[in-house]
Amino acid sequence: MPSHELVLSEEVWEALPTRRPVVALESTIIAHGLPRPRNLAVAEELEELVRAGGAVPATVAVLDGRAHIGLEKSQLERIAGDNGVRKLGHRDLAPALATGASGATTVSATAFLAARAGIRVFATGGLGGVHREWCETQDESADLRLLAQTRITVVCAGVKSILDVPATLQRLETLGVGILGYDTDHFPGFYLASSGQPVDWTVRTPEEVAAVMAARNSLGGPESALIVANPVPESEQLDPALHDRVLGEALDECRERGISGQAVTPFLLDCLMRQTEGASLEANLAAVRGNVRLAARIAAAL
Ligand code: PSU
Ligand code: MN
Repeated sequence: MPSHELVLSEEVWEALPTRRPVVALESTIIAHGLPRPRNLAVAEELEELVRAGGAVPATVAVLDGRAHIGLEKSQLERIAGDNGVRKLGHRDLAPALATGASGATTVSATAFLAARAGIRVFATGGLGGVHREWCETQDESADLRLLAQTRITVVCAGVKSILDVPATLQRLETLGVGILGYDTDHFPGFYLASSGQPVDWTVRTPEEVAAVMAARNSLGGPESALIVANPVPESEQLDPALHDRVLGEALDECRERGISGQAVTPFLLDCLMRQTEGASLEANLAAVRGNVRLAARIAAAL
């Protein structure tokens, strides 16, 4: 039997036993969520933001059938530029390892692998969730169920606004996934500072997040994720009227072209980017940067 151990980058390998702060980063946003060649520059920038915040970055991906926690420069370049890089959710990990495939990890696969490695904080853009056409397609991201079973803190700007946000929040409640609004009493709207939905709990400092994590650990109980919902600053959000108009168009196009399964999310993100002439991309990046900075501060506060 071949063994499928996690491959840690040198800096992650040094940081974890000494309890230095580490922040996991997902790679699907790099490989399938952002246009080239900007995606590579962003991947490098996000790692720098983690370092500037006093933590070690651990970008997660699968390369040639090996699960990596932390990538070297050339490995990051492969994820950003290689056409053979697949999109791997949690359920795809075993076939990818067994067949020697390479792929970028979604929130579900990243959270799983990062928690396995002993990493407690993970930053991303927006989570997957319940799609608006759920009644016809039953499309609900595997992110939700995996987060219900994995103890990790995920810093995000809410769930992607291409989704049915109230339905996603309801599912997260049912699944027992905790949500803290960071300096807001509204759930963020990914490209928008607010989705219009309220959150039950608000924290205002990284230390408060760390205290909630400590309380969860002392309670024990089911392993589940804690979502820190951190809005994009209003000054950097997408114009809400533009957002609502182009989202309707993107959803129509997705339906007309019969896009389904794993392709739906990258298709909608790309559609929005084209139809807003790049404005959605800037809002997306502003949200991710803010999340990565906050994740580093939370990791440092633990
Ligand atoms: N957020 C972004 N860009 C992305 C994603 C999230 O800003 O590309 C990715 C994440 O990796 C998330 C995935 O886990 O989309 C969800 O895909 P699906 O809906 O197929 O589960
Ligand atoms: Mn899906």
